[in-house]
Amino acid sequence: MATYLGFDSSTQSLTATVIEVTSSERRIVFEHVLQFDAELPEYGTTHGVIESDDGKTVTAPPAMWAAALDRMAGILAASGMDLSAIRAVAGSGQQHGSVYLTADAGAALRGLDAAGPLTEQIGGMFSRTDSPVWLDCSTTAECAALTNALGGDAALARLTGSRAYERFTAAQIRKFASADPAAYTRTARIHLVSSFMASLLAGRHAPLEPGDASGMNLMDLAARRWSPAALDATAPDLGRRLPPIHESWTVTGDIAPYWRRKYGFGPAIVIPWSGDNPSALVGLGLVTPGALGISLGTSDTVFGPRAQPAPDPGGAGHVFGSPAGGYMALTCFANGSLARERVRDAHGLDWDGFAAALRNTPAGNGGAMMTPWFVPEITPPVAHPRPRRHNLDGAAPSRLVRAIVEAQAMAMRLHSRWIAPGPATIRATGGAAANREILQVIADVFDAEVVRGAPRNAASLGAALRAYHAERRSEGELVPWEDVVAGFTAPDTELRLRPDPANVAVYAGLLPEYAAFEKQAR
Ligand code: XUL
Repeated sequence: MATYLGFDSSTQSLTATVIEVTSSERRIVFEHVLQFDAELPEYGTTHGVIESDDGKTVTAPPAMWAAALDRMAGILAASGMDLSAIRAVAGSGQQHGSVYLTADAGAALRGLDAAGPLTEQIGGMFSRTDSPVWLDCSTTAECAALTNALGGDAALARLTGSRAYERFTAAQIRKFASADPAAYTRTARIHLVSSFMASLLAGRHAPLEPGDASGMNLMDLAARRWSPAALDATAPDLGRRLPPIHESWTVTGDIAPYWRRKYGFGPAIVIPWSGDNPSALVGLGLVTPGALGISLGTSDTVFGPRAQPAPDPGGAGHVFGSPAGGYMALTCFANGSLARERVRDAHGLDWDGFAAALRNTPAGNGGAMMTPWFVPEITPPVAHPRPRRHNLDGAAPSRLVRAIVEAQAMAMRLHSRWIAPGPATIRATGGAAANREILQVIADVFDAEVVRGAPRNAASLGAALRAYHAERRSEGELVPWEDVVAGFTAPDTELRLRPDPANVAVYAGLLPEYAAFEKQAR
């Protein structure tokens, strides 16, 4: 039996997915989610992060992600599954977050000892014990400096796929290097969440791959290598502190003895981890240009594959490398489930009550509107968040629920036209994709059929599929991507929402009104 393991280290949880691939069988044999707040409370996170009082600085302890990986390996071993049959391991991480290690890290990674817990052995390798994550928006000044040095927004987007963004790693590194130069000097390697986790598995510094490296404002997107100009504009001697960029399917090495001795893994190979969005692209089976995916998670993202690295003409979106080769386009909304949960909790609802509110209110909400900004928004940029309301004075909770979901869906439509102007079908994933009422609003706003990707976590499935593809490739077998995903990414036929023509007409009229409302509210 051949099995492949994929992880997804996201904002709030670590997921593991194991797939089995034989000539007659293709199935998911294991899937488990470990929530950071509930299962590792000693790290003191809320929704997986630590927010500082300035309302802008958001970090997470990288040791918590390592502890979760160790805990998950124990859960896998206890599940009774034969871990020695796993041939390859890949993963994905929340994008943009960075991990800062000293020169001792290489030896610490090589020397991991199965006799002790992982976290006790890695404590000394950090030159900075917290990691800035994608929710951080404290680096506006650094973004301005980078933009200036690199010839303006459009030039930076042409070079790296995105204009400067607060959460992107270049701005974060620049801030760290000037705020704490001594700690920067002690830093010998800066990893992303993805390459840090892969390093733990491989017992050596792992490389980056173009999918996640393109979320840094540091990679020359077309050349798929570090841009000397972007490195120079960011921090002194940065090039030697970054991992090399390898193709997404190269083999990093064998899984470290720590995992073999402690949990019973066999000689599995480790494949570079990618970002969660690039990995979800594969896990949703979006391997041919023209397709569109929506991930409804802590952040909401809209994305699709593309052949060329041309950036978003509107300036709001990103172009990343795709781990399946070529590129992907993405627009990210910070107010995803965080905003839905705020409205749900403010009115004492559970998710069933939230869904009922959508069922009991009409499309268009009788002319009421709200902007969905509870935390600083990425698309469109909103630094000082406050939901703005229109025609909602004294409104019942159900109308507020509809207002937030409609606003999110209309913002997604307005800001994703550059990715796929009129998609016929959209693949949805993420926790909120379980909610058919939310998917119906999206179907009506986009005038497109929405189907849910069968497994909840497309990113960790994507990682397992990448592990399969890379392992076959390492054995000389080039499996086409359509065949890699076949049998795993067929949509859930139970959750297939067709647009309702009457509602489509309502939203066609509302979209320009919402665009004007959004502009005025900013
Ligand atoms: C994408 C982004 C988020 C994170 C969190 O640019 O910032 O989607 O990847 O998962």
